[in-house]
Amino acid sequence: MAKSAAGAANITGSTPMSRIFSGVQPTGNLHLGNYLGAIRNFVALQAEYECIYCVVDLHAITVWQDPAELRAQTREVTAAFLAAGIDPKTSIIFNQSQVSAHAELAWLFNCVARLGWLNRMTQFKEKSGKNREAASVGLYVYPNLMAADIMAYKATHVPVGEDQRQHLELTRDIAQKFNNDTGKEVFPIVEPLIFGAATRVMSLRDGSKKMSKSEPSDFSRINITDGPELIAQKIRKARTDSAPVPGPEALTADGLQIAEAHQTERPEAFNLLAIYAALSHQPIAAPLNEFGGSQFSDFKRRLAELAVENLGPIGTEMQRLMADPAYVDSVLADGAARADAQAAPVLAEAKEAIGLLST
Ligand code: AQP
Repeated sequence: MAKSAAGAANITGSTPMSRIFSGVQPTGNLHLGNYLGAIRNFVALQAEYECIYCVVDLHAITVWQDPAELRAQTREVTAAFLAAGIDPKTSIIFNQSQVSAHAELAWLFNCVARLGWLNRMTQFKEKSGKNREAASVGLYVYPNLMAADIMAYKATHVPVGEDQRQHLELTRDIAQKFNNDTGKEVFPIVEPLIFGAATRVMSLRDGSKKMSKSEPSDFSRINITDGPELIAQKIRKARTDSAPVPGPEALTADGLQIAEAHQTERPEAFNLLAIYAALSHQPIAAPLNEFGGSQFSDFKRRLAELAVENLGPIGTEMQRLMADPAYVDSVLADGAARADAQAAPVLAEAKEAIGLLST
């Protein structure tokens, strides 16, 4: 927590007016990447900033979701937020579809964003795959909705994993164009907050792919709700190579990062080391110094213990909260009312700037 908060303090030029917004999709299988890349940072930031955290259910339905599962997964992400330590009284926790300003502002942004901008989005290319013609229009305009999520609160900073950097650049472009077109400074230019030792956690089976909820193999990821046995089993089976654990010789001259050539050669090994560094709140050099030259089996045992130590209490608390859906729903309802009160005037300001009449 202390180290993450130090990362949070890196918000450049931040003022007391800095406002944090971020979201997680209720698409099931919440994993260690979501935790280290996003949720853990959400918790640290609330000590210093006004924070709004959203379960982005409208994003989830850009691909088909079973309705019963969507409801359960929305509660599950909410439970993860609470179990990880987000305080629903000081921060706002809500689900996106309960605040209509998101969808309305997204339409305005659909009319601001250019086709050429969206055509460059790598996430759409990855998610639509070879069957692009069959992808939903929602999946294509997903980044415009994300821009609306952030701008509905005039958020200034967005904590995300590395994979979301391109979408945040698009958010900046949309805000800038909206302001230029209307001649009014309606929207701020948002800054991504990408910090911690594991901003891009990779699959345990293939170090070239990010750990992901939608990857068919459950052994590619550590789910936040996995029990100790399963966590240990997944880490034991995680792909590595036959060489010993790499040591400090793999670091760049400043000792802060893994040199690219080493990273490319042994992505799975460095992924596990980065996870260790993040979970133990240490720089990447620490596990290289500690385990360099030893066997992976020893290192993996220690990593499993650390993962269980970090995730175990969160998983247990999530199970307790998920057994009380009425409480979880009350948190979302309270958050939605507070979020709506903030977003409605921003939407009205945007409509006014465009020239839409309201009575
Ligand atoms: N592997 C990852 N490493 C670090 N951060 C990650 N995030 C996701 N994967 C990793 C961060 O988690 C937050 C919530 O992500 P999301 O719910 O919007 O979904 P996503 O990025 O699409 O996550 P997945 O797991 O990859 O889902 P699928 O498989 O459905 O696409 C974001 O801040 C994200 O950066």
